[in-house]
Amino acid sequence: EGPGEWWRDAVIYQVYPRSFADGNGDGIGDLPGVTARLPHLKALGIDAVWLSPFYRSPQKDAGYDVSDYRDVDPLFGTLADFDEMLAAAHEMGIRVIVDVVPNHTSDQHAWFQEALAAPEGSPERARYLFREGKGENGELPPNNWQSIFGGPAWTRVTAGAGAHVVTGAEGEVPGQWYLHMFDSTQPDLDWNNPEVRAEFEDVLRFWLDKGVDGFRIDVAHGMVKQDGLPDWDGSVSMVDGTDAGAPEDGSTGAGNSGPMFDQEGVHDIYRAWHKVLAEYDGDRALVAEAWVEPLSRLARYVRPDEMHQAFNFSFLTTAWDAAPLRAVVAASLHASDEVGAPTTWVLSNHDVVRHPSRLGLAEPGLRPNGIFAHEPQPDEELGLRRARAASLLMLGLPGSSYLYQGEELGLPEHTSLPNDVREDPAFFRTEGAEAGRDGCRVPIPWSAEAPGLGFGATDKTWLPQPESYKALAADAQYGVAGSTFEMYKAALEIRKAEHLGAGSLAWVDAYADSSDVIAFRNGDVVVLANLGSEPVVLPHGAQVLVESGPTFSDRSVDPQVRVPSDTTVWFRA
Ligand code: TEU
Ligand code: CA
Repeated sequence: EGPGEWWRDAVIYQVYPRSFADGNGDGIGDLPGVTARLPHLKALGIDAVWLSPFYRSPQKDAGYDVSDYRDVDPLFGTLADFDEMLAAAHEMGIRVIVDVVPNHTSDQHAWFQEALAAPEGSPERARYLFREGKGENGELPPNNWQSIFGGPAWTRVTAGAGAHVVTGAEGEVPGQWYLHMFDSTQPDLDWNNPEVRAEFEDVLRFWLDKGVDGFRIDVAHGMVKQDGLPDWDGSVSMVDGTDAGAPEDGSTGAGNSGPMFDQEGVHDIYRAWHKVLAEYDGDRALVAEAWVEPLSRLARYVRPDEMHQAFNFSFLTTAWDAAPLRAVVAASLHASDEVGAPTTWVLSNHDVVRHPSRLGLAEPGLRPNGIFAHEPQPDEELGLRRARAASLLMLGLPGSSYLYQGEELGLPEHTSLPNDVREDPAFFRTEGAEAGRDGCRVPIPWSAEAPGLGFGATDKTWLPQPESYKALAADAQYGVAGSTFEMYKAALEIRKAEHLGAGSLAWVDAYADSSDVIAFRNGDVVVLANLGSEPVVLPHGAQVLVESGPTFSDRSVDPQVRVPSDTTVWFRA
């Protein structure tokens, strides 16, 4: 485990390009926008950025429907803009990870267009999962799988070469069905096909040659399906997942154990990719987006010859409660110790409700994937206080941490978007039963006084920003003591100086079984989170390094520092 393995303790910041910064004023974020805002990230002190997809795409799932893996969508700029952004980031010492979406392509990808043009049984169709239907005339889908976005996972096309999706028009002769675990515009590839494997290795090389530092692998647990595609009665959906609560083993509760998830065969793919990356210098890394439980099962994605990291989504489904949070931390560290890869913490991303809103709900436990079925109104003040405490807790832990753009500003979810501006296919496929993920994808407020809160040069923003974003704009927080931005910045600086990411955790005995307080030592730093309702008194002489909210001392009683409810502090004892 050489010192060069930068990803082991890295803080990696997710840029969602469409909503980060708009360079040309069309209301949609782009790569020149990212380049222009790199100084913000430099000031924050992160080690790397991960960019969500900016490839050519019809944008039916915000770019997770790729039609050309080797080009930039004109919406986001050009390949030259990418090169410029990469060079500028590297110049600042910031590494860059890009997204790869290998489970499915867009239906506009040349391969899928060729598959429709070619007849049943052709090599062109064999890159995807085309099957005959069941029932007398094949009128029933090949199996009972449901799309993760809701609705059936199969769509029928017309018979023969030159097929198109069945519309029910007169004279149409229906033919095969194709599988799509997500939207019908996202056909699943057949990963048993060597051509598919070769193509993606080549895509990796394309970006490695450009100099990227790694890849985030989308739906990494889903690419290989069980032979025969058997029926499955469990849930796969974001919509009707079971309540996770706080499983004893620290598992995510995401429940992805069906024949379309976590099949043994996926690991061969990652062994091959590991070798591709190893051909390049500079310590390139793979991170798995795999909703797999329990954590021991997730750990198999980061065995020494596979991926380097796998998102640990445990915090997303754990209630704001000391005992279950402590259990999740212990289970996570245990699972990663066993396999020799540090764990990779996550509190927010572009698929889940932002944590200031999650933690401001009366029942903060979260369903898998964190999507609201309805739109409850969180208590934003309470939520932000808890979110800051949660972030400071996470950043004090050993391992790597991923941040989602805007969490360093304390941005809440937009919980009252009008339906006519929504774009998430999960909203449409559930006919609105599910609000979808647009609420966590709202354009970043950069300047409190500028039109569009400084998202771009105009007042255009592809989604409206809520009222509360004005006070949270970046320029309203820079240099302001106690602001969320300054808290993150201070924490990242201390984390680096004290090597917390590479450290190890020892629980503080006095609180080992506390139902209110989580406390551990990491090197010379003690991290203490008070989740109870009464203030916690720190030991004599404790020197507070950073706090998620104001601590105080009541000198009329004694001079010791008191940590109020829903507050985390780092201190030296
Ligand atoms: O999300 C993956 C995803 O939604 C599944 O892993 C799902 O969460 C789980 O299996 C169900 O419990 C990724 C992207 O992050 C998301 O934005 C895309 O919409 C999706 O893949 C399709 O590419
Ligand atoms: Ca733009």
